[in-house]
Amino acid sequence: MKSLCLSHVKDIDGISSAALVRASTRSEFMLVDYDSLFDALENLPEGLEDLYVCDLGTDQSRFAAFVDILGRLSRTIRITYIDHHYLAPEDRAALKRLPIELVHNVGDCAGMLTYLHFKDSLPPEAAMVALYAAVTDYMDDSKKAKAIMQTYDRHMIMLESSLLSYALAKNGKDPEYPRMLVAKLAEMRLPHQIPGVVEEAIAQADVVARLIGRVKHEGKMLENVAYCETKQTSTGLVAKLLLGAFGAPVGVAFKRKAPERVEMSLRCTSKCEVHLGKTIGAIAAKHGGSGGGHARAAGCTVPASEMLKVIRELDQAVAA
Ligand SMILES: [Mn+2]
Repeated sequence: MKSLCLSHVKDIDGISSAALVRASTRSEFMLVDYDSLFDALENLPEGLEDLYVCDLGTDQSRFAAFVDILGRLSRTIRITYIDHHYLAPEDRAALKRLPIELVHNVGDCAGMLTYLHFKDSLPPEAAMVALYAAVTDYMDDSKKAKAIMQTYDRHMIMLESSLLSYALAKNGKDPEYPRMLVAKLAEMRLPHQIPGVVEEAIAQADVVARLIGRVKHEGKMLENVAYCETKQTSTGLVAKLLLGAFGAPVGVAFKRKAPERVEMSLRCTSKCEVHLGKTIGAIAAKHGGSGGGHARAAGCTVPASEMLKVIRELDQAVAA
């Protein structure tokens, strides 16, 4: 293998990025998660000449190790790193010092950055693949994405993007499914023409519709926080549905993880005035757990015995 793309397996941004790299370079591709990224980098195939890393990053604690590996690999491999996750200025500077091609911009999704980087060697339809990434990553509001969107039927792009994201949600556990999507998108197939995608997306819409009812029935409401236990793969989705089911400013979905740990996803509306990631990070740490995230989407892991205390404390913190 001469050329390989490592991209994010979890969402359409990563899948679109891999498809665009493949369409342009004919690279092989491997879809990984933040956790399996290091493993993949340590075990690259022999004789690799080009490596593309898309929509993948690492948290602050492992950033030095990440820069280290890239530096070591760059002695023998040409590396292009395309990402849009926030980087602290010193981390960005450390990446810039490496002899790699760094394509980094927080203003666009990875799929759009990949598209712009390879534009000259891509067919015109590749712009649609970039838009699927932008729509599903909530980054279609950027200047570049808007300009491209204007040249397509917006409803068509929304439909194709939603089909992709729902079909992936239905089949995300099967590692072959995202691989199949990358291969078909790289051939510039429209999502609705990829066998099974429409059916899988509709099946997922049924799952979500049933979940809406269930969350209402099984969830509990405190003053500000609605919470619910779930066995769903996407705890984030359940947290989001709680917001609507209870008109709550904050939704918390939790899942039991053996042994004795509970994993929580948190989502909030604009009525919540605290930074969710920072707030839950501080509360979880006090209760023997850890957590963090964005202003309106966050997560944590805490001991099962502390779960209700954490949720009640969050309820108080949101009220303050
Ligand atoms: Mn992304």
